[in-house]
Amino acid sequence: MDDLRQKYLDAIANAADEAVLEDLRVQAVGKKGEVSLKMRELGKMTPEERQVAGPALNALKDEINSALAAKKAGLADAALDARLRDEWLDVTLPGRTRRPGTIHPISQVTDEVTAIFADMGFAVAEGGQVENDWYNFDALNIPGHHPARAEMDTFYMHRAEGDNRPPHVLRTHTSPVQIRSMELQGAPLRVICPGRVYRADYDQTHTPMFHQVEGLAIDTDISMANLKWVLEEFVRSFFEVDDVELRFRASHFPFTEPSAEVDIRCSWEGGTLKVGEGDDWLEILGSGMVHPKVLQAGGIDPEVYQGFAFGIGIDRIAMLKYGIPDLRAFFDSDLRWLRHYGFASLDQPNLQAGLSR
Ligand code: 2U9
Repeated sequence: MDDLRQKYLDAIANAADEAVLEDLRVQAVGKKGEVSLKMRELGKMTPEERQVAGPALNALKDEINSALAAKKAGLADAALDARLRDEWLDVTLPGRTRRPGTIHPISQVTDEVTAIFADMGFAVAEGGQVENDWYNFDALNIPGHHPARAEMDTFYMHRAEGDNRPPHVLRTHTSPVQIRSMELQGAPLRVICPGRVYRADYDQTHTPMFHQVEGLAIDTDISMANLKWVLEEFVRSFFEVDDVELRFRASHFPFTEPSAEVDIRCSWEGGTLKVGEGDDWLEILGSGMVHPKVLQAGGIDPEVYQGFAFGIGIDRIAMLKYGIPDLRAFFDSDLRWLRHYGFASLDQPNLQAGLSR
């Protein structure tokens, strides 16, 4: 028994890997292993011999099993140490400079628009992308039967069976954020609300998710004249040209009265857009004076306050400014496209240094 013990304890100590250990386990304490065969011989012994040999064989079996388990743990520790030695990583190293990531044109344009309006005293407000229909529709003077609800191709959230509460929606515009800003801050108020919006529409010029920035200014002496100046200032800064001419066309939105769509004078020489010159007009945004019912819904007295509002499609003005021909490519995550149209990550748009360098 001493020979057996020595033989297996030495072999276990010298085992190079788990496969060798498993072979040793089978040879020693497996069903037909040497120790197990010795145990079968107990039956042929006298009771006195068995009383000595039985516990000794059990102790030997335990000793070999413990040695196997200890060696197995030791091999696993050594393997982990080897991996930690070979696969180390210095997380304090700076990023790779050869292939830096780029800022997506939509992020760039959102930052540019934000910088321009921040300079004119507008704060930025954000809100959730899932809204209840009061904030998305009713508060904006779009009641339940209004055709604008159907026109907007709204995405409705799933409701549990038997739940008869009004459904939640993916916001179809960022206007609910302005309603919430009115409720939270009251008047006077100057905010812009950039963000994702959703409409069930997909073709060459529409994607089911797109980006808007809407603006709202409320005070006791706000008129269309203020709206016109703010938008002229915006277009001049955004397109980085000294002279722009805007054309206000009468329009209709439920949330503004009067309402106007705004075009800019431009030319399309050789397929590239030139803003501020030429004989063409390009529609770039919608606007108007906030409807009294909308002020009321936001808790603001329309007898005392008025406001102007506007809405701009970020994706559209990004395409126009940076000559991006295909809207759908914005959302393809194609690295080659991102490298081509993306912006350097450390060039933050800023009115003093220039919006896009
Ligand atoms: C409140 C009051 C009024 C926001 C407005 C538009 C006109 C508009 C479009 C531009 C391009 C949507 O992304 S687009 O297709 N928007 O024409 N938006 S006035 O009016 C508001 C918003 C909130 C409380």
